[in-house]
Amino acid sequence: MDDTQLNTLVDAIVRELKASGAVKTPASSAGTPASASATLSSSSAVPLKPQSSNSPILQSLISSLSIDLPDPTLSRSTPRVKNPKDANGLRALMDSTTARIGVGRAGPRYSTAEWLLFQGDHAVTQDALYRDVDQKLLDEFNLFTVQTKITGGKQEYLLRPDLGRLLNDDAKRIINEKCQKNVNVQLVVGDGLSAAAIEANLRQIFPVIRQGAQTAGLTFGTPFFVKYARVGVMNDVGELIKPDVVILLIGERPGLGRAESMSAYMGYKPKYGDTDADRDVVCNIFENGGTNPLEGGAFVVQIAQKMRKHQASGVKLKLAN
Ligand code: B12
Repeated sequence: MDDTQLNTLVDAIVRELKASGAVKTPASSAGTPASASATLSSSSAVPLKPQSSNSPILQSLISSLSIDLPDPTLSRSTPRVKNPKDANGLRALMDSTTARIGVGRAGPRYSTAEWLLFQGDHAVTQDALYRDVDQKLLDEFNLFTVQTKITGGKQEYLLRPDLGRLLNDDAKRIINEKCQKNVNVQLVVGDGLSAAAIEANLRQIFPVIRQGAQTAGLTFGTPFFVKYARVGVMNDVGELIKPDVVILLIGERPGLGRAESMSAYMGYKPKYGDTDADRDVVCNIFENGGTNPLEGGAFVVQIAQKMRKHQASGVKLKLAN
């Protein structure tokens, strides 16, 4: 079938849909060819973004189409297995976990609804991973920004975790200039693998950690933000500031559909060569289902006190307890 035949076919289908009332002509599309101005009728329709194409008819058709499918995330917990042997059992199983079960299938494939949900969840993950933490949020807490040795954006950040563990020279100079040294607690915020996680939790957890430390009589250093951060960057921070305890709030790797989970990685007097065995982590910090950020903040301060008391963190702290 050539382009002309295809366009004739599209025209015919659109005309038929219009005649049946299934599609409407949007007011804004006046002047566009009748064949290319279809809008599926739905109150929750999602406008499509124009795609790059050389065909003006196709361009115009795409830019004026809307999707009328319901939001797939609203039926996340609907069992999609056809004729389950034990419907109540399946329901109970699905209620007991956030894992992707009971998804059903069409032949050997996922159902369309499940596939759309999967793609929507994947988009949430990509958004959280690839965008930057909102500057306004960092300003709210007077966090200045320094960067690791990543120079090639998020793509390089993903491919080179080793560079995300090292502060660049500017960062070292700025931290040396701005930060109070030899403090009891040094708080650092890093984007990690999810900007959404920092945005979802920082407003709640930051004041709790700061006030908690101060109430416990601990000196609280000058907090700052590290862009393109990995957990290991704590070692550089420890070497520069010489605090007793470093607390690094960082975005966790997003799960499908869940991007707001944050961790607090902690270490006692972190230094070059320290590994995860020298660190502790309070993970899954998020509201509604995870460790509530307010409680998480209080817990983090308790761990900092314990680290100072035993002069240890990680495996050594466990052995000291
Ligand atoms: C990815 C991951 C790993 C990867 C890390 C490799 C990598 N470069 O990404 C691997 C598979 C190696 C791993 C191993 C382990 N992990 Co792990 N891991 C995760 C996961 C899924 C994401 C972490 C993340 O997003 N980090 C943020 C990014 C920015 O950090 P990063 O610098 O890229 O990577 C560092 C951290 O991920 C860190 N890390 C990963 N796991 C752990 C666990 C502990 C206790 C510590 C201190 C550090 C640490 O190691 C990486 C290198 O420094 C989390 C789940 C979650 N909800 O957080 C579990 C999680 C953090 N891991 C956990 C555990 C228990 C472990 C292991 C101890 C399992 C085991 N029994 O062997 C080991 C030990 C870790 C170590 N490095 O020594 C638990 C921690 C529970 C807790 N509160 O103590 C979590 C929360 C999973 C869970 N729900 O049980 N892990």
